[in-house]
Amino acid sequence: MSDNPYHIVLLGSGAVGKSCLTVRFVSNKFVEEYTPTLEDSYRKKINVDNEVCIVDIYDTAGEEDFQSVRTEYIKRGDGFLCVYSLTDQSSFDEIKDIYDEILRIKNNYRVPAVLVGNKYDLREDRRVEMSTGETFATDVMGSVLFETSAKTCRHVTDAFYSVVQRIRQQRAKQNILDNMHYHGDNALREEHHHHHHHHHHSRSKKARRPRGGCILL
Ligand SMILES: Nc1nc2c(ncn2[C@@H]2O[C@H](COP(=O)(O)OP(=O)(O)OP(=O)(O)O)[C@@H](O)[C@H]2O)c(=O)[nH]1
Ligand SMILES: [Mg+2]
Repeated sequence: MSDNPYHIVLLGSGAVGKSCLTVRFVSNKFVEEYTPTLEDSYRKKINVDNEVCIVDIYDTAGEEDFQSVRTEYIKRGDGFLCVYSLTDQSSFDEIKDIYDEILRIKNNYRVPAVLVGNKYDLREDRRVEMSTGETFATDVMGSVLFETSAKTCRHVTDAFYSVVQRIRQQRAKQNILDNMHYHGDNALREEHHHHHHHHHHSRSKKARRPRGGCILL
């Protein structure tokens, strides 16, 4: 079983179905009434690819008035479900801003995230074509689109599991990078700073993260 809980954050406009997706995933129920979320979190133990892990799911507020804490959730998140409703064009338009904010805060070229077009059961009222969502997911996010329905369960588990898989891939890459930089930094210090006896850092795992530049593995 892997170390820490995975922090998974749902982001998206109001009423797109973030809470319903979460409740469907966590307790396999569906609620028809709409109650705007302030903030909610859930913990669940799941088995993805034969590996058990704990996920902490943060269901955030889409309503504008409550969005001030969004930055905090993004900081805390290891992986993201960016949710729009396929019956609501403006909710899709908002995804771009949300994704930009994730990239800005994470300072990262590829963040573990999937795109979710919810309310597939209402696809007769579709306003966002599947290909439009797919193009954004592929070209901008380097990820995939799941057209889900919290009402009928369609692809709900798949979307959450995919985020877990992406977090794991990211952690595996990060471990390799951390090791590379650890050795690289030591070599550099010996070469250039051998007179500076006070120059030792107590480097945390985080501090070893490479800044700027990117190495694709
Ligand atoms: N038909 C259908 N309705 C849905 C689906 N998901 C959510 N809804 C409905 O859409 C409304 C809003 O759902 P919520 O899950 O509360 O939306 P939210 O994104 O959490 O909204 P905020 O908390 O305000 O950000 C509710 O009336 C839900 O019943 C779905 O997949 N299909
Ligand atoms: Mg909600």
